[in-house]
Amino acid sequence: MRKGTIQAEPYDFEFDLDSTALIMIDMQRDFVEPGGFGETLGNDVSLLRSSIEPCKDLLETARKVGMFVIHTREGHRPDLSDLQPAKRDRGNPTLKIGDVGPMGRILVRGEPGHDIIPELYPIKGEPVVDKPGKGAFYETDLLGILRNRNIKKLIVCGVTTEVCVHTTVREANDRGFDALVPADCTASYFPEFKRVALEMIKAQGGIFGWVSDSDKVVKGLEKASTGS
Ligand code: TIU
Repeated sequence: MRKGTIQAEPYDFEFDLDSTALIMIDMQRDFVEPGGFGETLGNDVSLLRSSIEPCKDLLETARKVGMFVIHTREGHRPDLSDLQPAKRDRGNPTLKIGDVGPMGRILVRGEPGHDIIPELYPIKGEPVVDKPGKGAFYETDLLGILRNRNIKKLIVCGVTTEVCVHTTVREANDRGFDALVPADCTASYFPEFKRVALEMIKAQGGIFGWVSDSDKVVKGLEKASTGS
């Protein structure tokens, strides 16, 4: 047992380092860099970059203290057989999923744009979960991976706050996990949506989970690892 506490809202988040995982949601070039899926939807992708440094700090700390780390990527098989027509046809993007853009085919596995950004690249021992939807539990092996490692609590980072992060936190909540989101480790193309999405998570006594900041999480993890 390596128990600890993270100062959070609506109240402190108690955890054990050995049954807590850090999940980095979709920190892919397709969302964060120009020329990818995010930009085809009409977004200013530079708005997501503020989350990179705090995510890096937290990732480095998680690795140092030996916490389990998982990465996810949103995307589809090259033959697009797992792409629902509803998702393919939604909206009026400049390029559709599977079309060729400056970073390869949009949101397709194996293409440069689908890859995780270099700053947060996974290392050996960190599973990468490929997901076809917004939630990380939907049609993936994430639940099995967490159960096999006896994981009970999640620290959820990544992009975008109100889409894939929120969906994953809600899915985690319904599966019995406690989830904490460090506010500066997530970002949205709509800053107002980020603010309200975080409010929703911690409202009503933590209806979906907890909200904190990377410096408080780093402090909590380091303290738990040294037992001080
Ligand atoms: N469009 C948008 O804000 N997000 C997504 O489509 N996926 C994720 O959030 N990863």
